[in-house]
Amino acid sequence: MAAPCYLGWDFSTQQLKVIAIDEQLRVIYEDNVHFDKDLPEFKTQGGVYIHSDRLSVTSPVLMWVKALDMILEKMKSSGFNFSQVRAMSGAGQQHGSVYWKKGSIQILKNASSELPLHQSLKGCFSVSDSPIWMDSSTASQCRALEKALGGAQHLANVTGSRAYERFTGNQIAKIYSQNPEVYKQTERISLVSSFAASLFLGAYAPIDYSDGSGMNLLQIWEKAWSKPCLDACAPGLEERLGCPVPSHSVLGPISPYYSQRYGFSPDCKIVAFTGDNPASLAGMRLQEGDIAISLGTSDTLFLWIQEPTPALEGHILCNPVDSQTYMALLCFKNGSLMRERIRDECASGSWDEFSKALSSTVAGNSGNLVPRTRILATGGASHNKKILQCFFPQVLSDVFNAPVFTIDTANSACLGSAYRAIHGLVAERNVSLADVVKLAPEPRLAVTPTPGAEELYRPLLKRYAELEQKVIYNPASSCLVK
Ligand code: XUL
Repeated sequence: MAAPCYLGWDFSTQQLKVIAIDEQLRVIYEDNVHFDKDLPEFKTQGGVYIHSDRLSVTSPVLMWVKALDMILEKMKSSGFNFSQVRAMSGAGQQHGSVYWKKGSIQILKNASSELPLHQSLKGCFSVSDSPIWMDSSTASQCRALEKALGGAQHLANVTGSRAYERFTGNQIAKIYSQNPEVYKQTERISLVSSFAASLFLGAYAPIDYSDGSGMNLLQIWEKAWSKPCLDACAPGLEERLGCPVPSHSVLGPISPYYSQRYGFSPDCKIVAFTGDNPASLAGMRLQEGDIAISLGTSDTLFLWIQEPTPALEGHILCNPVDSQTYMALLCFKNGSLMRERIRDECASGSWDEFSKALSSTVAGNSGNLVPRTRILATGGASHNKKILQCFFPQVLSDVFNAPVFTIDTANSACLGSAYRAIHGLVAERNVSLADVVKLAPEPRLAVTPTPGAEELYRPLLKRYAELEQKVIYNPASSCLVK
């Protein structure tokens, strides 16, 4: 009998990735499908369509299904032994939503193993272009939701965040208000994560608590939908969302489609999929007191937190690996775009030049601060590995006055999903994720703070915060401040 293995998927903005790990947590297989390059027929840029208003951003849902067909075929032709997979889980870009047309559940359940899945599912979506996290077209829906809930802070107290344009409740409210007929034809609304799990389950997969916290709809303390939020967004929403579940839940066995077409064992378990940032928290094996910073299409900073106090900035999500605790998240939607612009304007478009310029600059940058000139509404291309490997850790270490450890973060959501697949099988027996992953390689100490950095950066941090406020509320303000 083949040695057991576990799969982790990541349905991210620009690509679909998969990792297989064995029982010793060693990566034994990795693959990806790049949407722009491998599926050019969809004509996406960076995996998305930016619409003419520059605010609406969507991705074609069938592209994600076709990417899954393609990656499974790639695995098959490389001789991957599907029968050894005991369990899988996955991650999806957060906040994005998928709209299943009435009757689709039957098609999903009975898809013929003779056909690639995208052929069977092509008529299943009432909205063919799914709104995603880069969308910022729902300002009026956000205002309405905050008003209905008695203000931004009150909404944050209930759901973990004030109203954000990319958050799913506001996206659903927009679809309902602009096209009530389409909404009426929709029997189920999934997040990208629960949509992906549904493809494997052959049934509608529930939304997990952690990714569900990115919707402005879930009461993060009670872990149940908030009726006032649902009512403020669209009628009949609760039945379209299904019941949320703990992130470690085993949802059921894989659909017979995959056993017949690829040779998966019918016993292979599907563990609830979650958001990419929650999955990265698992992949980076975050513990209380750690701060993780991930440079992806968006830059995010997150931490494990016991007793959060929701604020008007940032987000509190249910913790994906421990349902008693929480995770705090900050997301900079324009992170890589901004870095690339500075690279292009100041370093002839070369990361090496950028790196040289940065390392020749004294810590503290002689008191100069460069705030964003404006908040850009779209994300950039995929992040540059060099930033993480070469100079970024030192800057972080100096600014935060803390040692910085690195792991190969490029695939942390995928790896975290594979860890979560193993965890899902034992979580009911009160085994923690930390126990499950203790064999995994330790993060590597990259750098410690430069002596004197704290004295330099402490006053600058305060000024930075003040400048950021100024720039957020006055986008036209100047860009170099001394
Ligand atoms: C988090 C967010 C992004 C996406 C990117 O709130 O919007 O990090 O999850 O995939």
